[in-house]
Amino acid sequence: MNKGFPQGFLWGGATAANQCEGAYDVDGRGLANVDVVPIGEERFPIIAGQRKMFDFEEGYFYPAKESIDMYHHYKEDIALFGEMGFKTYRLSIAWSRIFPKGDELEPNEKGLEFYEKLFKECHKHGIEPLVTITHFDCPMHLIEEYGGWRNRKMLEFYERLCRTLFMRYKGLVKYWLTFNEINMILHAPFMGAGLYFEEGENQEQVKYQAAHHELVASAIATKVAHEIDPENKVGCMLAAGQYYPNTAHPRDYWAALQEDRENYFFIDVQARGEYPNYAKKKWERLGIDVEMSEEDLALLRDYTVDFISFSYYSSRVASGDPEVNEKTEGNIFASIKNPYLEASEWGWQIDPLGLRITLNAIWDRYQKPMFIVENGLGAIDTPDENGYVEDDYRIDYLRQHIAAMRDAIVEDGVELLGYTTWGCIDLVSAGTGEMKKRYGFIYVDRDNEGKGTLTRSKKKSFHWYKQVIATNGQDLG
Ligand code: P53
Repeated sequence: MNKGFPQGFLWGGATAANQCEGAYDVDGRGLANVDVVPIGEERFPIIAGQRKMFDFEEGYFYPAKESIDMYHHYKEDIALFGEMGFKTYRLSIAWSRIFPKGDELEPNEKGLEFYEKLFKECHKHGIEPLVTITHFDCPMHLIEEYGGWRNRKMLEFYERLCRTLFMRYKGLVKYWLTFNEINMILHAPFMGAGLYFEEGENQEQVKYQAAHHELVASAIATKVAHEIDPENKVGCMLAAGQYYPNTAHPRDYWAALQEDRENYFFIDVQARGEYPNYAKKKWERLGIDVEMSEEDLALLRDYTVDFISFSYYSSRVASGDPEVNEKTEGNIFASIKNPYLEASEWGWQIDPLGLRITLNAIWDRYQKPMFIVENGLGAIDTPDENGYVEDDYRIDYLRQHIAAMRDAIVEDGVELLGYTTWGCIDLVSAGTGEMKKRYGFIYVDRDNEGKGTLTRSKKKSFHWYKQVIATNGQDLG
Protein backbone atom coordinates (compact mmCIF):
# COMPACT_ATOMS: atom_id res chain seq x y z
CA MET A 1 0.00 0.00 0.00
CA ASN A 2 1.31 3.41 -1.02
CA LYS A 3 1.86 5.47 2.12
CA GLY A 4 2.77 8.81 0.65
CA PHE A 5 2.74 11.10 -2.33
CA PRO A 6 3.02 9.46 -5.73
CA GLN A 7 6.32 9.47 -7.59
CA GLY A 8 6.58 12.47 -9.85
CA PHE A 9 4.20 14.54 -7.73
CA LEU A 10 4.57 18.14 -8.90
CA TRP A 11 5.59 20.29 -5.94
CA GLY A 12 6.03 23.97 -6.54
CA GLY A 13 4.73 27.49 -6.22
CA ALA A 14 2.48 29.89 -8.10
CA THR A 15 2.37 33.52 -9.18
CA ALA A 16 0.40 35.67 -11.64
CA ALA A 17 1.95 38.10 -14.12
CA ASN A 18 0.26 41.28 -12.93
CA GLN A 19 1.00 40.56 -9.29
CA CYS A 20 4.75 40.12 -9.72
CA GLU A 21 6.16 41.19 -13.09
CA GLY A 22 5.84 44.97 -12.95
CA ALA A 23 7.40 46.57 -16.06
CA TYR A 24 3.86 47.40 -17.15
CA ASP A 25 4.97 49.53 -20.12
CA VAL A 26 8.24 47.84 -21.04
CA ASP A 27 9.05 46.19 -24.40
CA GLY A 28 5.75 47.12 -26.01
CA ARG A 29 3.40 45.82 -23.34
CA GLY A 30 -0.10 47.29 -23.60
CA LEU A 31 -2.27 48.54 -20.76
CA ALA A 32 -4.47 45.92 -19.06
CA ASN A 33 -7.40 45.96 -16.61
CA VAL A 34 -5.12 44.64 -13.87
CA ASP A 35 -2.87 47.72 -14.18
CA VAL A 36 -5.58 50.26 -13.42
CA VAL A 37 -6.82 48.80 -10.12
CA PRO A 38 -5.38 50.91 -7.29
CA ILE A 39 -4.82 50.05 -3.65
CA GLY A 40 -7.43 51.46 -1.29
CA GLU A 41 -11.14 51.70 -0.79
CA GLU A 42 -12.09 52.01 -4.42
CA ARG A 43 -10.34 48.82 -5.43
CA PHE A 44 -13.30 46.59 -4.70
CA PRO A 45 -15.96 48.60 -6.61
CA ILE A 46 -13.51 48.77 -9.53
CA ILE A 47 -12.76 45.04 -9.70
CA ALA A 48 -16.49 44.42 -9.31
CA GLY A 49 -17.24 46.51 -12.40
CA GLN A 50 -19.27 49.09 -10.43
CA ARG A 51 -16.82 51.99 -10.54
CA LYS A 52 -15.23 52.93 -13.84
CA MET A 53 -11.46 53.36 -13.93
CA PHE A 54 -10.10 52.69 -17.39
CA ASP A 55 -6.82 54.53 -16.99
CA PHE A 56 -4.46 55.79 -14.29
CA GLU A 57 -5.97 58.65 -12.32
CA GLU A 58 -4.31 61.34 -10.20
CA GLY A 59 -4.03 60.61 -6.50
CA TYR A 60 -4.02 56.82 -6.61
CA PHE A 61 -1.26 54.26 -6.18
CA TYR A 62 -1.22 51.38 -8.66
CA PRO A 63 0.82 48.52 -7.18
CA ALA A 64 0.96 46.38 -10.34
CA LYS A 65 2.94 48.96 -12.29
CA GLU A 66 6.21 47.89 -10.69
CA SER A 67 5.08 45.13 -8.36
CA ILE A 68 8.20 43.11 -7.37
CA ASP A 69 9.70 43.70 -10.83
CA MET A 70 10.07 40.03 -11.61
CA TYR A 71 10.37 41.08 -15.24
CA HIS A 72 13.93 42.05 -14.44
CA HIS A 73 14.57 39.59 -11.59
CA TYR A 74 13.23 36.36 -13.04
CA LYS A 75 16.60 34.60 -13.29
CA GLU A 76 17.36 35.22 -9.65
CA ASP A 77 13.83 34.23 -8.60
CA ILE A 78 13.72 31.03 -10.62
CA ALA A 79 17.15 30.08 -9.27
CA LEU A 80 15.68 30.37 -5.76
CA PHE A 81 12.71 28.20 -6.78
CA GLY A 82 15.23 25.71 -8.16
CA GLU A 83 17.12 25.77 -4.89
CA MET A 84 13.93 24.83 -3.05
CA GLY A 85 13.64 21.89 -5.43
CA PHE A 86 10.49 23.03 -7.24
CA LYS A 87 9.30 20.48 -9.80
CA THR A 88 6.88 22.98 -11.25
CA TYR A 89 6.33 26.73 -11.31
CA ARG A 90 2.89 28.10 -12.07
CA LEU A 91 2.96 31.51 -13.70
CA SER A 92 0.71 33.46 -16.00
CA ILE A 93 1.21 35.16 -19.33
CA ALA A 94 0.42 38.87 -19.51
CA TRP A 95 -1.85 38.92 -22.56
CA SER A 96 -0.92 42.55 -23.35
CA ARG A 97 2.77 41.63 -23.66
CA ILE A 98 1.89 39.24 -26.48
CA PHE A 99 -0.92 41.28 -28.06
CA PRO A 100 -0.61 44.81 -26.60
CA LYS A 101 -4.06 45.88 -27.77
CA GLY A 102 -5.52 42.39 -28.02
CA ASP A 103 -6.96 42.57 -31.53
CA GLU A 104 -3.75 42.70 -33.58
CA LEU A 105 -3.07 39.98 -36.12
CA GLU A 106 0.64 39.78 -35.33
CA PRO A 107 2.09 39.23 -31.86
CA ASN A 108 4.70 41.39 -30.15
CA GLU A 109 7.98 39.52 -30.53
CA LYS A 110 9.53 41.10 -27.44
CA GLY A 111 6.75 39.72 -25.27
CA LEU A 112 7.09 36.24 -26.75
CA GLU A 113 10.84 36.35 -26.20
CA PHE A 114 10.45 37.23 -22.55
CA TYR A 115 8.42 34.11 -21.75
CA GLU A 116 10.60 31.93 -23.94
CA LYS A 117 13.64 32.95 -21.91
CA LEU A 118 11.69 32.47 -18.70
CA PHE A 119 10.57 28.94 -19.65
CA LYS A 120 14.10 28.01 -20.66
CA GLU A 121 15.32 29.28 -17.32
CA CYS A 122 12.78 27.02 -15.59
CA HIS A 123 13.97 23.96 -17.49
CA LYS A 124 17.57 24.81 -16.67
CA HIS A 125 16.57 24.26 -13.03
CA GLY A 126 14.53 21.13 -13.71
CA ILE A 127 11.25 23.02 -13.31
CA GLU A 128 8.22 22.23 -15.47
CA PRO A 129 6.24 25.41 -16.18
CA LEU A 130 2.49 25.37 -15.56
CA VAL A 131 1.03 28.28 -17.47
CA THR A 132 -2.18 30.18 -16.80
CA ILE A 133 -3.16 31.78 -20.09
CA THR A 134 -5.28 34.46 -18.45
CA HIS A 135 -4.99 35.29 -14.78
CA PHE A 136 -7.53 38.10 -14.39
CA ASP A 137 -5.95 40.10 -17.20
CA CYS A 138 -7.46 41.58 -20.32
CA PRO A 139 -5.96 44.26 -22.58
CA MET A 140 -7.70 47.59 -21.89
CA HIS A 141 -8.24 48.15 -25.58
CA LEU A 142 -10.46 45.05 -25.70
CA ILE A 143 -12.50 46.45 -22.84
CA GLU A 144 -12.87 49.93 -24.29
CA GLU A 145 -13.49 48.83 -27.85
CA TYR A 146 -15.50 45.63 -27.34
CA GLY A 147 -16.72 45.65 -23.72
CA GLY A 148 -14.53 42.72 -22.67
CA TRP A 149 -15.91 39.18 -22.50
CA ARG A 150 -19.52 40.29 -22.98
CA ASN A 151 -18.58 40.44 -26.65
CA ARG A 152 -18.37 37.31 -28.78
CA LYS A 153 -15.45 38.80 -30.70
CA MET A 154 -13.31 37.90 -27.69
CA LEU A 155 -13.38 34.27 -28.82
CA GLU A 156 -11.36 35.16 -31.87
CA PHE A 157 -8.79 37.24 -29.97
CA TYR A 158 -8.37 34.61 -27.29
CA GLU A 159 -7.98 31.83 -29.82
CA ARG A 160 -5.27 33.82 -31.58
CA LEU A 161 -3.47 34.31 -28.28
CA CYS A 162 -3.69 30.58 -27.51
CA ARG A 163 -2.49 29.47 -30.95
CA THR A 164 0.43 31.84 -30.72
CA LEU A 165 1.42 30.49 -27.30
CA PHE A 166 0.95 26.81 -28.16
CA MET A 167 2.99 27.13 -31.36
CA ARG A 168 5.79 29.20 -29.91
CA TYR A 169 6.20 27.24 -26.65
CA LYS A 170 5.71 23.75 -28.05
CA GLY A 171 8.19 21.52 -26.25
CA LEU A 172 8.73 24.10 -23.49
CA VAL A 173 5.29 24.04 -21.86
CA LYS A 174 2.82 21.19 -21.61
CA TYR A 175 0.57 22.13 -18.68
CA TRP A 176 -1.89 24.94 -19.41
CA LEU A 177 -4.79 26.54 -17.51
CA THR A 178 -7.28 28.51 -19.57
CA PHE A 179 -8.82 30.98 -17.09
CA ASN A 180 -7.75 31.59 -13.52
CA GLU A 181 -10.63 31.10 -11.04
CA ILE A 182 -13.23 31.20 -13.76
CA ASN A 183 -16.03 31.46 -11.18
CA MET A 184 -14.57 34.80 -10.06
CA ILE A 185 -16.45 36.37 -12.95
CA LEU A 186 -19.53 36.34 -10.70
CA HIS A 187 -17.77 38.16 -7.84
CA ALA A 188 -15.15 40.37 -9.50
CA PRO A 189 -16.35 40.74 -13.09
CA PHE A 190 -13.97 43.54 -14.12
CA MET A 191 -11.04 41.38 -13.04
CA GLY A 192 -12.51 38.11 -14.24
CA ALA A 193 -13.86 39.26 -17.59
CA GLY A 194 -13.16 42.94 -18.20
CA LEU A 195 -16.79 43.81 -17.46
CA TYR A 196 -17.93 47.24 -16.48
CA PHE A 197 -21.68 47.67 -16.02
CA GLU A 198 -23.68 50.50 -17.45
CA GLU A 199 -26.60 52.01 -15.50
CA GLY A 200 -29.70 49.86 -15.44
CA GLU A 201 -28.14 46.89 -17.21
CA ASN A 202 -29.10 43.32 -16.18
CA GLN A 203 -25.78 42.40 -14.60
CA GLU A 204 -26.56 38.71 -14.16
CA GLN A 205 -27.40 38.45 -17.85
CA VAL A 206 -24.12 40.12 -18.81
CA LYS A 207 -22.07 37.97 -16.45
CA TYR A 208 -23.50 34.69 -17.68
CA GLN A 209 -23.16 35.72 -21.32
CA ALA A 210 -19.51 36.58 -20.66
CA ALA A 211 -19.11 33.29 -18.79
CA HIS A 212 -20.47 31.44 -21.81
CA HIS A 213 -17.90 33.14 -24.02
CA GLU A 214 -15.09 32.20 -21.64
CA LEU A 215 -16.32 28.62 -21.44
CA VAL A 216 -16.41 28.25 -25.22
CA ALA A 217 -13.03 29.99 -25.49
CA SER A 218 -11.68 27.47 -22.98
CA ALA A 219 -13.03 24.55 -25.04
CA ILE A 220 -11.45 26.00 -28.20
CA ALA A 221 -8.15 26.40 -26.37
CA THR A 222 -8.30 22.74 -25.33
CA LYS A 223 -9.02 21.68 -28.91
CA VAL A 224 -6.20 23.76 -30.37
CA ALA A 225 -3.73 22.74 -27.65
CA HIS A 226 -4.27 19.06 -28.44
CA GLU A 227 -4.04 19.65 -32.19
CA ILE A 228 -0.76 21.52 -31.93
CA ASP A 229 0.82 19.09 -29.49
CA PRO A 230 -0.89 15.92 -28.26
CA GLU A 231 1.42 16.15 -25.22
CA ASN A 232 -0.40 19.26 -24.05
CA LYS A 233 -2.57 18.93 -20.95
CA VAL A 234 -5.22 21.59 -20.42
CA GLY A 235 -6.95 22.31 -17.14
CA CYS A 236 -9.76 24.50 -15.88
CA MET A 237 -9.31 26.48 -12.68
CA LEU A 238 -11.81 27.00 -9.87
CA ALA A 239 -11.72 29.19 -6.79
CA ALA A 240 -12.74 26.26 -4.61
CA GLY A 241 -13.72 25.79 -0.99
CA GLN A 242 -16.66 23.63 -0.05
CA TYR A 243 -19.70 25.23 1.57
CA TYR A 244 -20.86 23.90 4.93
CA PRO A 245 -24.42 24.39 6.18
CA ASN A 246 -24.51 26.83 9.09
CA THR A 247 -26.65 24.37 11.08
CA ALA A 248 -28.24 20.95 10.53
CA HIS A 249 -31.43 22.73 9.49
CA PRO A 250 -32.36 21.33 6.07
CA ARG A 251 -32.75 24.81 4.63
CA ASP A 252 -29.11 25.55 5.55
CA TYR A 253 -27.98 22.38 3.81
CA TRP A 254 -30.02 23.40 0.80
CA ALA A 255 -28.39 26.85 0.85
CA ALA A 256 -24.91 25.26 0.97
CA LEU A 257 -25.74 23.04 -1.98
CA GLN A 258 -26.96 26.03 -3.97
CA GLU A 259 -23.83 28.02 -3.21
CA ASP A 260 -21.59 25.12 -4.24
CA ARG A 261 -23.50 24.83 -7.48
CA GLU A 262 -22.89 28.47 -8.28
CA ASN A 263 -19.17 27.65 -8.36
CA TYR A 264 -19.29 24.10 -9.73
CA PHE A 265 -21.47 25.36 -12.58
CA PHE A 266 -18.33 26.39 -14.50
CA ILE A 267 -16.49 23.13 -13.89
CA ASP A 268 -19.60 21.11 -14.70
CA VAL A 269 -19.41 22.62 -18.18
CA GLN A 270 -15.64 22.36 -18.59
CA ALA A 271 -15.32 18.84 -17.20
CA ARG A 272 -18.61 17.23 -18.27
CA GLY A 273 -19.23 19.16 -21.46
CA GLU A 274 -22.73 20.50 -20.97
CA TYR A 275 -24.75 23.05 -19.09
CA PRO A 276 -26.31 21.48 -15.99
CA ASN A 277 -30.09 21.50 -15.70
CA TYR A 278 -30.03 23.44 -12.43
CA ALA A 279 -28.33 26.34 -14.28
CA LYS A 280 -30.81 26.33 -17.14
CA LYS A 281 -33.64 26.41 -14.61
CA LYS A 282 -32.01 29.24 -12.69
CA TRP A 283 -31.61 31.28 -15.86
CA GLU A 284 -35.26 30.67 -16.70
CA ARG A 285 -36.31 31.90 -13.25
CA LEU A 286 -34.13 35.00 -13.49
CA GLY A 287 -35.14 35.77 -17.04
CA ILE A 288 -31.58 35.29 -18.27
CA ASP A 289 -31.26 34.36 -21.90
CA VAL A 290 -27.72 33.31 -22.82
CA GLU A 291 -27.12 33.42 -26.53
CA MET A 292 -25.40 30.27 -27.73
CA SER A 293 -25.14 28.37 -30.98
CA GLU A 294 -25.29 24.65 -31.75
CA GLU A 295 -21.64 24.91 -32.67
CA ASP A 296 -20.82 26.32 -29.22
CA LEU A 297 -22.57 23.41 -27.56
CA ALA A 298 -20.67 20.93 -29.73
CA LEU A 299 -17.36 22.54 -28.75
CA LEU A 300 -18.25 22.36 -25.07
CA ARG A 301 -19.23 18.72 -25.45
CA ASP A 302 -16.22 17.61 -27.50
CA TYR A 303 -13.38 19.45 -25.77
CA THR A 304 -13.58 18.95 -22.05
CA VAL A 305 -10.51 19.55 -19.90
CA ASP A 306 -7.78 17.03 -19.12
CA PHE A 307 -7.57 17.93 -15.45
CA ILE A 308 -9.18 20.14 -12.84
CA SER A 309 -7.14 22.69 -10.98
CA PHE A 310 -8.26 24.86 -8.13
CA SER A 311 -7.26 27.31 -5.45
CA TYR A 312 -8.11 26.56 -1.88
CA TYR A 313 -7.74 29.00 1.00
CA SER A 314 -10.74 28.20 3.14
CA SER A 315 -14.05 26.44 3.40
CA ARG A 316 -17.21 28.55 3.44
CA VAL A 317 -20.51 28.58 5.31
CA ALA A 318 -24.02 29.10 3.97
CA SER A 319 -27.31 29.74 5.68
CA GLY A 320 -30.88 29.60 4.48
CA ASP A 321 -31.94 31.84 7.32
CA PRO A 322 -32.37 35.42 6.11
CA GLU A 323 -31.54 36.76 9.56
CA VAL A 324 -28.11 35.19 9.68
CA ASN A 325 -25.82 37.61 7.96
CA GLU A 326 -22.74 38.01 10.08
CA LYS A 327 -20.08 37.93 7.38
CA THR A 328 -16.36 37.25 7.57
CA GLU A 329 -14.24 40.16 6.42
CA GLY A 330 -11.63 40.64 3.81
CA ASN A 331 -12.62 38.22 1.13
CA ILE A 332 -14.45 38.67 -2.15
CA PHE A 333 -16.47 35.61 -1.23
CA ALA A 334 -18.41 36.94 1.74
CA SER A 335 -19.23 34.01 3.99
CA ILE A 336 -20.70 33.45 7.41
CA LYS A 337 -18.15 33.01 10.17
CA ASN A 338 -17.46 29.44 11.17
CA PRO A 339 -17.18 29.37 14.99
CA TYR A 340 -15.00 26.25 14.92
CA LEU A 341 -12.17 27.81 12.92
CA GLU A 342 -9.39 30.31 13.50
CA ALA A 343 -8.83 33.09 11.00
CA SER A 344 -5.88 34.82 9.37
CA GLU A 345 -5.11 38.50 9.94
CA TRP A 346 -7.35 39.18 6.93
CA GLY A 347 -10.24 37.16 8.35
CA TRP A 348 -9.75 34.14 6.06
CA GLN A 349 -10.63 31.10 8.11
CA ILE A 350 -8.16 28.26 8.37
CA ASP A 351 -9.50 24.80 7.64
CA PRO A 352 -7.08 22.05 6.56
CA LEU A 353 -9.73 19.32 6.77
CA GLY A 354 -11.77 21.51 4.44
CA LEU A 355 -9.10 20.91 1.81
CA ARG A 356 -9.53 17.14 2.15
CA ILE A 357 -13.30 17.62 1.97
CA THR A 358 -12.97 19.81 -1.13
CA LEU A 359 -10.60 17.35 -2.84
CA ASN A 360 -13.07 14.55 -2.20
CA ALA A 361 -16.06 16.59 -3.34
CA ILE A 362 -14.39 17.49 -6.64
CA TRP A 363 -13.14 13.95 -7.17
CA ASP A 364 -16.59 12.47 -6.47
CA ARG A 365 -18.17 14.91 -8.90
CA TYR A 366 -15.80 14.56 -11.85
CA GLN A 367 -13.26 11.73 -11.52
CA LYS A 368 -10.63 13.72 -13.36
CA PRO A 369 -7.08 14.27 -12.13
CA MET A 370 -6.82 17.33 -9.92
CA PHE A 371 -4.12 19.93 -9.33
CA ILE A 372 -4.05 22.26 -6.32
CA VAL A 373 -2.60 25.37 -7.89
CA GLU A 374 -3.06 27.83 -5.01
CA ASN A 375 -3.01 27.44 -1.24
CA GLY A 376 -1.32 29.47 1.43
CA LEU A 377 -1.48 31.98 4.23
CA GLY A 378 -1.41 35.72 3.68
CA ALA A 379 0.25 37.19 6.76
CA ILE A 380 2.24 40.15 8.04
CA ASP A 381 5.94 39.29 8.19
CA THR A 382 8.51 41.07 10.31
CA PRO A 383 12.00 40.56 8.90
CA ASP A 384 15.21 40.97 10.91
CA GLU A 385 18.05 43.15 9.58
CA ASN A 386 19.05 40.42 7.12
CA GLY A 387 15.56 40.05 5.73
CA TYR A 388 15.06 36.75 7.54
CA VAL A 389 11.51 36.00 8.70
CA GLU A 390 10.67 33.39 11.27
CA ASP A 391 7.35 32.46 9.72
CA ASP A 392 6.28 29.48 11.82
CA TYR A 393 2.63 30.49 11.34
CA ARG A 394 3.04 29.97 7.58
CA ILE A 395 4.84 26.66 8.06
CA ASP A 396 2.01 25.51 10.37
CA TYR A 397 -0.66 26.43 7.85
CA LEU A 398 1.10 24.69 4.98
CA ARG A 399 2.05 21.63 7.03
CA GLN A 400 -1.56 21.03 8.02
CA HIS A 401 -2.83 21.51 4.49
CA ILE A 402 -0.20 19.23 3.01
CA ALA A 403 -1.10 16.58 5.60
CA ALA A 404 -4.79 16.91 4.65
CA MET A 405 -3.88 16.55 0.99
CA ARG A 406 -1.82 13.45 1.79
CA ASP A 407 -4.82 11.96 3.62
CA ALA A 408 -7.00 12.60 0.58
CA ILE A 409 -4.49 10.77 -1.62
CA VAL A 410 -3.47 7.96 0.72
CA GLU A 411 -6.67 7.32 2.66
CA ASP A 412 -9.33 8.37 0.16
CA GLY A 413 -7.64 7.62 -3.14
CA VAL A 414 -8.16 10.90 -4.97
CA GLU A 415 -5.93 11.52 -7.96
CA LEU A 416 -3.76 14.59 -7.54
CA LEU A 417 -1.07 15.73 -9.97
CA GLY A 418 0.60 18.36 -7.84
CA TYR A 419 0.53 21.24 -5.44
CA THR A 420 1.71 24.80 -5.95
CA THR A 421 1.54 27.21 -3.01
CA TRP A 422 0.26 30.69 -3.76
CA GLY A 423 2.72 33.57 -3.93
CA CYS A 424 5.85 31.46 -3.41
CA ILE A 425 7.66 34.78 -3.56
CA ASP A 426 5.98 37.80 -1.90
CA LEU A 427 3.82 39.67 -4.39
CA VAL A 428 0.93 42.12 -4.65
CA SER A 429 -2.40 40.90 -3.24
CA ALA A 430 -5.14 40.55 -5.85
CA GLY A 431 -7.93 41.26 -3.41
CA THR A 432 -6.50 44.27 -1.61
CA GLY A 433 -3.50 45.45 -3.65
CA GLU A 434 -1.32 45.28 -0.56
CA MET A 435 2.29 44.12 -0.42
CA LYS A 436 2.07 43.53 3.29
CA LYS A 437 -0.25 40.54 2.83
CA ARG A 438 2.58 38.10 2.16
CA TYR A 439 2.47 34.46 1.15
CA GLY A 440 6.07 33.80 0.15
CA PHE A 441 8.95 31.55 1.09
CA ILE A 442 11.00 34.44 -0.24
CA TYR A 443 10.72 37.88 1.32
CA VAL A 444 10.77 40.90 -0.98
CA ASP A 445 11.70 44.29 0.44
CA ARG A 446 8.81 46.43 -0.74
CA ASP A 447 5.89 47.98 1.10
CA ASN A 448 2.31 49.04 0.40
CA GLU A 449 3.47 52.44 -0.89
CA GLY A 450 5.97 50.90 -3.27
CA LYS A 451 9.02 51.75 -1.20
CA GLY A 452 11.86 49.27 -0.71
CA THR A 453 14.97 47.87 -2.37
CA LEU A 454 13.26 44.82 -3.94
CA THR A 455 15.97 42.67 -2.33
CA ARG A 456 14.99 39.02 -2.03
CA SER A 457 15.74 36.97 1.10
CA LYS A 458 14.89 33.47 2.33
CA LYS A 459 12.38 33.02 5.13
CA LYS A 460 12.38 30.08 7.55
CA SER A 461 9.66 28.48 5.43
CA PHE A 462 12.06 28.41 2.46
CA HIS A 463 14.23 25.83 4.19
CA TRP A 464 11.21 23.95 5.48
CA TYR A 465 9.56 23.62 2.05
CA LYS A 466 12.86 22.51 0.53
CA GLN A 467 12.90 19.60 2.97
CA VAL A 468 9.25 18.76 2.25
CA ILE A 469 10.00 18.52 -1.45
CA ALA A 470 13.29 16.65 -0.98
CA THR A 471 11.43 13.93 0.95
CA ASN A 472 8.42 13.97 -1.39
CA GLY A 473 6.19 15.08 1.46
CA GLN A 474 7.38 12.46 3.99
CA ASP A 475 9.05 14.99 6.28
CA LEU A 476 6.67 17.79 7.16
CA GLY A 477 8.95 19.04 9.93
P1 P53 B 1 -5.21 37.76 -2.19
C1 P53 B 1 -9.93 36.40 -3.27
C2 P53 B 1 -9.79 37.63 -3.82
C3 P53 B 1 -9.07 37.81 -5.00
C4 P53 B 1 -8.52 36.73 -5.63
O1 P53 B 1 -5.77 36.40 -2.74
C5 P53 B 1 -8.66 35.49 -5.08
C6 P53 B 1 -9.34 35.30 -3.89
C7 P53 B 1 -9.40 33.98 -3.22
O2 P53 B 1 -10.48 33.24 -3.46
O3 P53 B 1 -8.17 34.45 -5.72
C8 P53 B 1 -6.83 34.04 -5.75
O4 P53 B 1 -4.09 38.16 -3.08
C9 P53 B 1 -6.16 34.54 -7.00
C10 P53 B 1 -4.82 35.15 -6.76
C11 P53 B 1 -4.78 35.83 -5.41
C12 P53 B 1 -5.01 34.79 -4.34
O5 P53 B 1 -6.28 34.22 -4.51
O6 P53 B 1 -6.33 38.69 -2.21
O7 P53 B 1 -6.08 33.57 -8.00
O8 P53 B 1 -4.55 36.01 -7.83
O9 P53 B 1 -3.62 36.55 -5.19
C13 P53 B 1 -4.92 35.31 -2.93
O10 P53 B 1 -4.72 37.47 -0.80
